[in-house]
Amino acid sequence: MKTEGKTLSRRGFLQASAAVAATAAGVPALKGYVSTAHAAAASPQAPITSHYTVCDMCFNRCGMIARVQNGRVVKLDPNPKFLKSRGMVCARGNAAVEHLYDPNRLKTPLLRKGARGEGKWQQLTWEQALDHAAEQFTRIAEKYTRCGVMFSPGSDMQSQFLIRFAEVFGSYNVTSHETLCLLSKNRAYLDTFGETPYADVLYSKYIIISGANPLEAIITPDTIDLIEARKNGCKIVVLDPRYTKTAALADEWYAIRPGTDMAFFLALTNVITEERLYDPDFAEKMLFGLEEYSAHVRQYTPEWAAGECGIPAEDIRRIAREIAAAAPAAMIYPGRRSSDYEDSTQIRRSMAIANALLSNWDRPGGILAAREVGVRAPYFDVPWYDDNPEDRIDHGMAPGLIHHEGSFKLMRDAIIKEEPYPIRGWFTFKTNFMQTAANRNKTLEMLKHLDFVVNADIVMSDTAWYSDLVLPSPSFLERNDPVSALQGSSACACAVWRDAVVPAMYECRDMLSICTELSRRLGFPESFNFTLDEYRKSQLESIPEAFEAIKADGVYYNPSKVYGIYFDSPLKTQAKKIELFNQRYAHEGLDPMPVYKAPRRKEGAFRLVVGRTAFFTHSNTNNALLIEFMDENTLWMHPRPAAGLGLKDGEMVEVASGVGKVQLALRLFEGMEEETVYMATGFGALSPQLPLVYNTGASIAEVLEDHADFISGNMAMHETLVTVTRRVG
Ligand SMILES: Nc1nc2c(c(=O)[nH]1)N[C@H]1C(S)=C(S)[C@@H](COP(=O)(O)OP(=O)(O)OC[C@H]3O[C@@H](n4cnc5c(=O)[nH]c(N)nc54)[C@H](O)[C@@H]3O)O[C@H]1N2
Ligand SMILES: Nc1nc2c(c(=O)[nH]1)N[C@H]1C(S)=C(S)[C@@H](COP(=O)(O)OP(=O)(O)OC[C@H]3O[C@@H](n4cnc5c(=O)[nH]c(N)nc54)[C@H](O)[C@@H]3O)O[C@H]1N2
Ligand code: SF4
Ligand SMILES: [Mo]
Repeated sequence: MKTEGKTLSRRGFLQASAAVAATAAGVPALKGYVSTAHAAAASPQAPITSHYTVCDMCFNRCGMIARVQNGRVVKLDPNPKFLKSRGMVCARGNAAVEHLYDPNRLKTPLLRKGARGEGKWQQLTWEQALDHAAEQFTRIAEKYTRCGVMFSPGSDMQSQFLIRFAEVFGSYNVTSHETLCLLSKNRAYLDTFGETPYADVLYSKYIIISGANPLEAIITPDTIDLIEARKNGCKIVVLDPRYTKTAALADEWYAIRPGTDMAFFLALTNVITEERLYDPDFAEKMLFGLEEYSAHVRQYTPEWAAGECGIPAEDIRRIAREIAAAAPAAMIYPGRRSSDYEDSTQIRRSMAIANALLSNWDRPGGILAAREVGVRAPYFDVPWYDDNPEDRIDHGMAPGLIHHEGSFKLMRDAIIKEEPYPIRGWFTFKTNFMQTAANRNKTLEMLKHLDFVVNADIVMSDTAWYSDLVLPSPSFLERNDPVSALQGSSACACAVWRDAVVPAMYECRDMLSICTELSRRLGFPESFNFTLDEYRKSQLESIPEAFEAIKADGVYYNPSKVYGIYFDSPLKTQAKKIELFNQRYAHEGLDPMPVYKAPRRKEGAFRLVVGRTAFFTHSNTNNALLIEFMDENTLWMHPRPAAGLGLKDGEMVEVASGVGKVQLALRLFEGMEEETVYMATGFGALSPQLPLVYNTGASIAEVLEDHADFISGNMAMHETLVTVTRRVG
């Protein structure tokens, strides 16, 4: 690496150490927990070396330069050559130093001794741990077939190794966090455009953001580009039942009634089709089913929609005319997490169809398909096992399952029922479903049907706490990772890898090493018969120039075509065009065009919605630096319904749903739609080894009911109606 070993200039060094000292001074010991992150500043004489890396505090993978002194990481700066993140590192990225030096890191393999959740562990050597895991996998495979083990790889550059392992081992039952995240949106765009979408935010002139909050739920480069686009005169309209940071940036915010977005978009497209505000040439060439769709949305007038979603008809009509005038450099932001409603695929399809009518597909300021990066997925042989069942355990349980992901929600139900066949083992890596899958009690119930759960994490997450074998992983700053292709708007089609910034601490081992060792024990060593360097070479076979670029700049950009990729080639849909009318849906008895169904309501109940804060990623809350921004979660509610219930700001309330109840403090906030309540994720942990969030605040996973999107099987997390009462006692 070009920068490695390079000593900073005296001026740069003084700046770096001043910043370090300032941060260290600002970090008091919290709840008996001493932050160790910045202790390395102790020896000011030692040189600082710089190393490219890629942040892993969330899936965005922003480019970083790690500053190392005395063998310890003392600071993380943005990589200015990294276009995707526009030379930015967010608060969480900065706090990765604490993630690395967290005193609660797992240090050795641990085998459960007492009952699950009792916290009695025996330290094992890696030899013992791997032997034990191999024995358990063999036992389960012999008795229940190889599909008797479920695999859950998290969002990680090494997850491809666990997937390869699962496939060669012979299990079809792989499912990930994606089935709690973006599957409905992906399904909707695949079934409309034949591609998953990227948003060309920077060049857009008009953006409607609905069901997303990119100023807190950071997506690079979209978050940064929104601010830039706004400065360049782009109009931003936000629909969200909460007044979010994105709402604060917007020109207009509507506190939409939760679950009614489709009404808004059907009415928006009613205006666009009735008034013929679309581009007829684009429509002729690219759209399939425009006539049927125009007839279909005639019933969905703005006046009708206003009664459903609470947004005045004249605003819907005006917004439709304005956005159509700004098209094609205009968009309905596709968003990301769409694990919200049972009808989410159809809700997102109503948004995708609105995009189609703006003729923004494959054009500047519009919706883009993935660009060519050139990173190859190395080939491997997948053996056939005669005794395996026909298919995944959740096969056929939802008409639009994405086959390689399935649905965790449906798999968990099937495991509990033990139908169509039993699953007895679970290998989870870098996921914490105990906190991130709705209905924690059901996850606990599922565990009763599993006799071997192995979890690889860097800390004792709630999921690790309930596992049988816990494997300590190196953090992203301590390991070498394969090449990863990144996408994001028109900004980049890039490739990156990671080299360890500091050596792996304790006895941590990465997923490649675990899969290599297990494959030897299980009799398929040839599947992991490569070094990481060889693997990278095979990934970059078609773009060898990427090697030097990554070494020199920390990133390689493929100068592939950005716009107009599809102007002269057919789309990957059945009609080869953008399907407003989906033929496959019609064939399978699904609504070929989105049909509005009003969300359930119950007198006296609130709808509980999920949403992020800018300073935490999901359940990764036990970070001494980040917890300073928010050390407990609260229940957000509008003051009017609170007054009706006689509840006051700050008092303790009980939130109860059909599956659980929790207690936490009430926070009154006028920026809430009145039927909606909200609480942040990642609190009320069950693992005492997450001391900052153990028994602190409340776990939303405890109260969220586990519904599923009818089409994709994605978890539907906004279908929970809760009652809120004063805590007694
Ligand atoms: N209530 C609620 N539920 C949600 C969401 C929500 O906002 N609220 N969001 C949904 C969405 S969009 C998603 S994508 C999913 C995410 O679901 P998960 O993937 O389960 O999310 P995380 O909480 O990020 O869990 C990551 C785990 O990996 C561990 N980890 C971190 N770094 C490393 C590492 O380098 N190696 C290893 N081995 N482990 C590591 C962390 O300690 C943590 O336990 O959650 C979904 N569920
Ligand atoms: N800081 C931070 N950034 C992250 C993450 C993180 O955990 N922390 N996670 C990353 C991941 S994995 C993902 S998937 C993305 C998620 O990115 P987003 O999908 O943008 O994230 P959410 O915070 O879930 O935003 C959903 C918003 O929808 C609103 N909402 C709820 N119900 C309705 C409704 O019925 N209609 C409308 N119109 N709005 C509704 C919620 O109030 C919330 O503000 O963020 C990514 N970036
Ligand atoms: S958005 Fe923040 S946490 Fe996520 S990868 Fe980028 S710097 Fe890291
Ligand atoms: Mo996500």
